[in-house]
Amino acid sequence: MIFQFDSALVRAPARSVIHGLSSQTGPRPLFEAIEREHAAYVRALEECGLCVEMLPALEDYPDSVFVEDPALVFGNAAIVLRPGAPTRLGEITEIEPVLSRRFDRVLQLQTGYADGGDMLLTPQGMLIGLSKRTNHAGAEELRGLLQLLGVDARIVNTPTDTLHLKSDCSLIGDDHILCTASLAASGLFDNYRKLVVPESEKRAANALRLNDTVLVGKEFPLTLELLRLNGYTVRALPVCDIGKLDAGLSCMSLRWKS
Ligand code: CIR
Repeated sequence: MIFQFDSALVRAPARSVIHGLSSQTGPRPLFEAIEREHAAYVRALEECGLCVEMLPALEDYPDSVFVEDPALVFGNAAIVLRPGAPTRLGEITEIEPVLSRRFDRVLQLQTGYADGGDMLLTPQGMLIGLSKRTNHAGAEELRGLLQLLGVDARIVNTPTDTLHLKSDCSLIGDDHILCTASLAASGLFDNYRKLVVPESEKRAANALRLNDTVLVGKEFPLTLELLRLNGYTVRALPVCDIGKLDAGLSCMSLRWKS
């Protein structure tokens, strides 16, 4: 059930995306490359059976293509979050009317900060990762809002060298997690079976299971093989340029089952 999706929102990349936030010192991404990676991603969502609505690009918000961060969505409800990066906070005024049009109930975080990339939904409830973007005030308030929607939540620590909790892990089965070695060692997933990505492919930990398919970055052949050997149907997607902005496959959509 947790992997069943039939709908998604994505946002077209703005030309300004090349100025998006990044912790990396290497080359900046190219707009055309991000556009291609985004188009391949949208195609994959559709081919996995999701009906995708593409929101217009927002030039004022370079990182707005990473539409997972300003909101959380469920079957009939949504929560507008407060992204922790000052350049991203304004994204919420753009996403709120879209969610109000689509969902019966839309709640809003009022204080503190929380990014969608730090939220991992599991069959036992939501894990809220504290990070540079999600602080205690945001996490506590969000836990209260989730309770109103009947979703239990637990506040956990995100590894310090990571942008978001989900940069380092993805749920691929009800009790099966794909994660980095540091997250595996943290004890957070002691009750799960773990598939640990090779040290050379740490960014592969941000994968995305949609229905019966796991989307994985094309540049991570060892992880793709590991997943195949474990019986998963995988689809490799280009993520080289979005990777230069510390992003992966979960961050480019909001997904739900209507
Ligand atoms: C940022 O730093 O906010 C963007 N450059 C990347 C956001 C990635 N979001 C995600 O993984 N949920």
